[in-house]
Amino acid sequence: MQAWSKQEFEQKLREKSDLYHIHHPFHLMMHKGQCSEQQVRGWVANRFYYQINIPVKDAAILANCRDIETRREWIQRIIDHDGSMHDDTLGGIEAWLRLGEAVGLNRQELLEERHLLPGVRFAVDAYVNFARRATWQEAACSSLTEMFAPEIHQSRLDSWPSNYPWIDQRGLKYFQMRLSQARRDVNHGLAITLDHFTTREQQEHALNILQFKLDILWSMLDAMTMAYHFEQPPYSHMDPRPICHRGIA
Ligand code: AHQ
Repeated sequence: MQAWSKQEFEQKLREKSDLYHIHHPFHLMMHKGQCSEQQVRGWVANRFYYQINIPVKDAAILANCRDIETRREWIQRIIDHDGSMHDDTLGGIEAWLRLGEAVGLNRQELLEERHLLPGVRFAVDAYVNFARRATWQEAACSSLTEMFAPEIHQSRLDSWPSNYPWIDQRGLKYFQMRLSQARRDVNHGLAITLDHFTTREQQEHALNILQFKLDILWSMLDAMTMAYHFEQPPYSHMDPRPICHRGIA
């Protein structure tokens, strides 16, 4: 089959925006201000596990990449989340801990993963393990869900202050930071993807990789919906519920 031009290929990637988790019922509820404090706290606590695994995922990509120009640019993603030793730029993980405090969680319960749902753990671990064993170009392609991220970050900045006045707005700094960081990441990830996947078969494979990552984001919210919307966390028939066993990885 004829390969798509780079423009057509990019269009096919962007057309998957309909499957982005901005359309997930949990996010729609959150955007409309229909989330309780408990539901917002559950989302912030569980998304923290995603955030602390992004630098681990990106380090796995660096470990698989022997192209120095790519590494020189990709390493910025780790600094964006971990912060830098050499200046006091706020790192994304620290910003998320402050988001946690702004919604009434304390740092320790986030760091100890006290609220982490098994379904969220499995989805995030699937992403990290994929990045470890895939080629660095495949893993770069999987980060392209961020093509749709600026819209979701902006939607929180626009709606949370009026929908959730109980949240200290200083906690929203993370979303603000990601607006520019996501755009910069996407420029790099998209260039790698459009240049590397050139035959029609490779381009279809890239679309499947993006779908895999869209499914990861969607599945995280499915687990949170069961726990915080339907109040059916795992083992809810047991009381007291067993603590989610810490990962063995
Ligand atoms: O805060 C997010 C972030 O730092 C990243 C990195 C990137 C990746 O490497 O996969 N994806 C991503 C995303 C972040 N926030 C999500 C959100 O909804 O707040 C969106 C998510 C993404 O679209 O992949």
